[in-house]
Amino acid sequence: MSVLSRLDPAVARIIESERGRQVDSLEMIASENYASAAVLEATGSVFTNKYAEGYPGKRYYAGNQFSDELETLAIDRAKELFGVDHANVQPTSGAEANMAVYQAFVNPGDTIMGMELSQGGHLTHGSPVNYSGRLYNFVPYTVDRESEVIDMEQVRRLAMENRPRIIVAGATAYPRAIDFAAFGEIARESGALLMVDMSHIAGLVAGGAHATPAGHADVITTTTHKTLRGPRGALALCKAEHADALDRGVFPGTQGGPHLHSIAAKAVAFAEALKPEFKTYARQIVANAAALSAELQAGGLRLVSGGTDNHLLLLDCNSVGISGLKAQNALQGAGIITNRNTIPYDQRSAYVTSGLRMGTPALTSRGMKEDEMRRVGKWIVRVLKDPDGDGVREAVRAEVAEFARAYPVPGITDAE
Ligand code: DSN
Repeated sequence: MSVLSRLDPAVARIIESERGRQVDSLEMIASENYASAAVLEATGSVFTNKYAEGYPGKRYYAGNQFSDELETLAIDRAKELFGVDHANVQPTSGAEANMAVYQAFVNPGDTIMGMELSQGGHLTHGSPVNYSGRLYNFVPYTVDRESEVIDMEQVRRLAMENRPRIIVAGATAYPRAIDFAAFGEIARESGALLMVDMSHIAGLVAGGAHATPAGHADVITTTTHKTLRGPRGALALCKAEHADALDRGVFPGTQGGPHLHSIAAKAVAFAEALKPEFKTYARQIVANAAALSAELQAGGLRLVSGGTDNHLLLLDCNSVGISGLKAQNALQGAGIITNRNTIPYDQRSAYVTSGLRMGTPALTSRGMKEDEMRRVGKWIVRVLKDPDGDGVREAVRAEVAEFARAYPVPGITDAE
């Protein structure tokens, strides 16, 4: 019996239920993944107990000799992994990493450009309901109505007209490769800094399965728990000339004490991503998304932009005459976990939506390949074509549970 189940059976029971859910269902939320046992162990380590405001060699608290060693190791590994001059491993989330960059390089009221949230951007890229949209003058860019691919001509035109201080490239629901070189050119032409938020694709970049923003971007932010398979948390990277400003933007600009237990786990994840097998993993994520995409299209479903170049796809649920909300709930009933999402130029609200976002990182972490994706795709088509059919949902649910249990879950049913 674990200490937790003895001392707090209520919490232990809930955690055990979640463990069972993660094993029995197909996790297809594009931003989720399974961290390794080593990452989980580091996350639950004694570094939870320590405060360490400041940076290695310059702390505001005593007792930080091992914190310094840990943070320096994490920084060195991050720099090596992404080929950058400088890394700050302290951001506790993607939202805070982005806030730190804005704090470091612009003033409230300044103009920034970012991708429109309803077309695939992120809350912190200027949504009016977020601090970013309230504090800064965000000018949104969009995708082309026909191709549903980012309209780079529009980005250039808006940049020249508005002369933003920062252009943000990066997305949370965009299935196509992002041309960081083109963004870099536009940023230079218009006198802006280029900030790339590569949260969704960081693991693909680390594994060479998406072009890197390094060399094009002035600053790069990313979460560490998506395709990168690390702990919940984030990272900010930059060219040497921006290092001091970025560090001040993180601490004391937007954060207090760093979460050293997460930094320990980030260091572990960076080492894992530096291994040659991570390249194979990253390529498999993309191959799996392509196989899934082909299967769904063969089943008559429409995908935004006609397919995918990365780890995710965005299904237009209008092609089966239902909303994203209905599609999400029908699939959940069948043990397939996705999230509804707006599609470009959506006619439904952000709560109901017309789209469904799904990704392959977590299934790929369980060792699934193209054949398995085709099987999963068939289940998805079956459920979405009969979303009210209890019989179909229950039959698929049983098949999914049996299928899912056959694939080890890193950190849960697989020791590593
Ligand atoms: N919640 C994340 C996602 O699902 O993409 C973004 O912050």
